[in-house]
Amino acid sequence: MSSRRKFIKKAALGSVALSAFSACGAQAAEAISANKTIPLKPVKKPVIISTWNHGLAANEAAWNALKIGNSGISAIETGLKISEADPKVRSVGYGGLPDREGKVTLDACIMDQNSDCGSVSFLQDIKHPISVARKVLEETPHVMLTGKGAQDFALAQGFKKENLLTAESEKAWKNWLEKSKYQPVINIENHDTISMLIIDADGNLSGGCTTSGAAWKMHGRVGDSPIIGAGLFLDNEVGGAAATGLGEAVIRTAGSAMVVELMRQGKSPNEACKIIVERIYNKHKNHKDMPYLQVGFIAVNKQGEYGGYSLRGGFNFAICDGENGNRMEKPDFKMTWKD
Ligand code: SD4
Repeated sequence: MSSRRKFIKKAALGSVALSAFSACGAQAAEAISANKTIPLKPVKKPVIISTWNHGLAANEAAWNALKIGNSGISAIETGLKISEADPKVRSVGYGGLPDREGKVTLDACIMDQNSDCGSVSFLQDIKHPISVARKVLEETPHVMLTGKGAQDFALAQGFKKENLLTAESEKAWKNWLEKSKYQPVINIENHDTISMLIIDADGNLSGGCTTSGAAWKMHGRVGDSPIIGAGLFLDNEVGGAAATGLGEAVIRTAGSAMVVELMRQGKSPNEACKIIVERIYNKHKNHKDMPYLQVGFIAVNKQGEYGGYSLRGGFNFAICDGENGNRMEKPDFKMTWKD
C-alpha cells in the first residue's frame, strides 16, 4: 500500500474512532429516569455501565481512558480508582466504612476479554485494591490473593501502606458500637459497591468490582465482589454481568455467572437479571426479617443491549455510550422497602 493510501486509511480509522467517542464529553449529564424496564435497544459502542451514582464520575474517567487508546481493563482500573480514592464514597476504598473491629478491609476483582482475571480480598491499608487485582491478573499464576498475602504482594509490587479509616468513618463505627447491631445499610444513601462493565469499540468485554464490603461485617468476612462468578462475570462470546448488594445472597446463587448463562440461552440483559433476582427472592423466604436484603444486577450483551434489575427499589446505574452521553438509569425492581 502506498504511504499516501496508508495515511488516508489511518486518517479514516482515526475519525471513526473519534466519532465513537464524541458523545461522552467531559461533563457528565445526569438525567435520572423513573424506575422502568430498560428498553431493549442496542446502543453504540463503546458502552460503560457502573453501579450507583458514583458510577458517573467513574464512567467519565474510564471513557477518557478508552478515548486515548487504553485497553478495556485499563479503563476499568482508571474508572474504579476514582471511587476508591473518594472519601465521600463510604463503601469503597479510602473512607470506606470499617468492619466491627474498626478495620477497613477491601475486596476487588477485574476480568478481561480473554477470561483472564485477578482478585484480592480482605486487603487492608492499600488504597487501590483494583490495581492490586490487576497485578494479580498480570503478574501471578493465580486468580485470587487474600489478607496478609495480598497485602505482602501489593507491597512487593510497590504499593504503599496507608490508613484508610477517615475520621468520619471512625465516628460512624463508634456510633455503631453503641448498639452493635449487624444490619448493613445498602442502598439508602446511594453509594455502595461500584461494579463496572465495558464493551469497547471493537465489541470486547471487560469488567471490575471494588468495595469495602458490608459495613460492620465480621473481621475476615469476604463478600461477593472479589469472587469471579458472584460479583462479576463475563464471557466475551456472550456478555457481562455484575452485582451490588448483600454479598451473601449473590454468592448463594452464583449471581453474575448465572445472568451471563441466561443471556447465552437468549434472555435479554433485563430478563436475565430479573430471573436471578427472583431466584434470590425465592431462596430467602425470611426476607421480611431481612429488611436490609437488597441485590441489584447490571448486564450488557455482545450486541450492546443492556439492562438491570434489583430486589428493592432505589437501585440505579450510570451508563455512558457512543451516542447518548453519560447518564443515570433506574431499572425495574421486585418490591419496595416497605413490602
Ligand atoms: C458486599 N456486595 O460486600 C458487597 C456490598 C455491596 O452494595 O455491594 N453493597 O456484600
